[in-house]
This record gives sequence, C-alpha cells and structure tokens, in this order.
Amino acid sequence: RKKVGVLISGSGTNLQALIDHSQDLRKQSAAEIVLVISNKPGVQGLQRAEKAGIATKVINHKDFASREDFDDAIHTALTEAQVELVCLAGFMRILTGGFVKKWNGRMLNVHPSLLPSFKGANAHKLVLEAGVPLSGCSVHFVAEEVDAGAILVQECVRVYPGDTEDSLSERVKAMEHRAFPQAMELLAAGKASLGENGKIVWHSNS
Ligand code: 3YE
Repeated sequence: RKKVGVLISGSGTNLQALIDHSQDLRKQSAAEIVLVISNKPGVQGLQRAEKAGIATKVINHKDFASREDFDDAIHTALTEAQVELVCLAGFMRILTGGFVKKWNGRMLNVHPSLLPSFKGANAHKLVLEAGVPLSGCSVHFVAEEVDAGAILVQECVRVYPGDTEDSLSERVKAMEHRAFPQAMELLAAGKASLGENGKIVWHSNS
C-alpha cells in the first residue's frame, strides 16, 4: 500500500473521511495513512489520528523564521515516515514553490468550490455573493499557484435561496468526504496521475 501523510490545521473531518476509507477492510484501499501533521497544536484532528492508531506530529509554523524552514521541517517529517503521497485536509498554509516541486504529482488538496471558480480562503462567501445556483468541491493536485493545479475529482451541490456560509459549507463538506477518499484512492492505486504537461492522465490498466 502507498504510504500517505495528511496535513491538517483544524477539526479534521476530511482527515476522518480519509482514515475511514483507508481503514475499511472491505474497501481494500491502496492507501495507508502513516502520519498526520498539524501546524496548529491541540486541534481535534490530532485526536482523531491518535484514536485511529496513526502517528502524529505538530509542526507549528510560528516556531520557524521563514516559510522555507517550516516547509523543510514538514518535508523531513514526511520523508522520515517514508510518505509517498500527501493529502492537505483543511491545511491552511500556502506552501513554497520548493516544497510543491518536491511533491509534484504526489500531493492533493481539497477546495470547497467548483474550481477554477472561487479560489482562495473564503470560497463559500464568494459563491453566495456571486449568486450561482451550484457549488461543490474540487480535489486537485497542488501546484505552486494556490488552487490552480489539475483537478482530479469534483462533486457538486445545489445552492439554495437563504443559504448561509455555514449551511452551504455543511452541504459541500458532505461531498468533500466522498470526493477526497475517492481521489486519494485513484492516485494510490495508480489509476490516475499528473502528466508532464500538468494535466490528469488516466491509466485504465492498473
Ligand atoms: N499551497 C500552494 N498551492 C496550493 N496550500 C494549500 C493549497 C495550496 C497550497 O494549491 N502553493 C489561506 C491559504 C489558503 C492563507 O492565506 N493562509 C495563510 C495562513 C493563514 C492561517 O494560518 O490561518 C498563509 O499565509 O499561508 C492548502 C489550502 C490553502 C488555503
């Protein structure tokens, strides 16, 4: 199985979906989560990992003088754990170009909108302001430009009149919890990869 490292910053509901998928024996997942790293101490996601018997590490960005030093510490921890694939599950830091390059084609992020629309940290607010009737989530390869990497899996939801950021977020989250495990599985099982041209390649025979 492919060893997966998950980066988090908070409650870890997407982490939980990845754990539940990878540890469900009936699913014979090609992914094994071996390490969870949080840039924030004391978050609930760390407890979720511990409960599932997964090693955890806090690497607090505030302890580092530069973004490069923080990213280097994450890279070292991932490498020491022999991680092969990285999932950003509610991880809220922008990663440096150097780090992104080291994990090119092996790192996924989940974003709560139908990319390439509504990039950035407050997607639901932008969706409601735009008044669009559909939103959703996107699991994409991480490229240096935030939320701009090739999209592997999307799921959509309706936006209803009267929706708030909270009500929309809850509906989109349910989709994230389906899309992210599916995307992790596609990558871990070698069914899809990132091509040299930055686009998704599908592999029908593996
Ligand atoms: N880094 C690169 N490319 C990507 N990180 C994430 C996705 C992604 C990435 O596609 N190069 C919000 C970050 C947006 C923000 O401004 N963060 C601040 C810190 C805020 C905080 O600590 O609460 C910052 O300066 O990094 C993961 C998702 C990033 C979300």
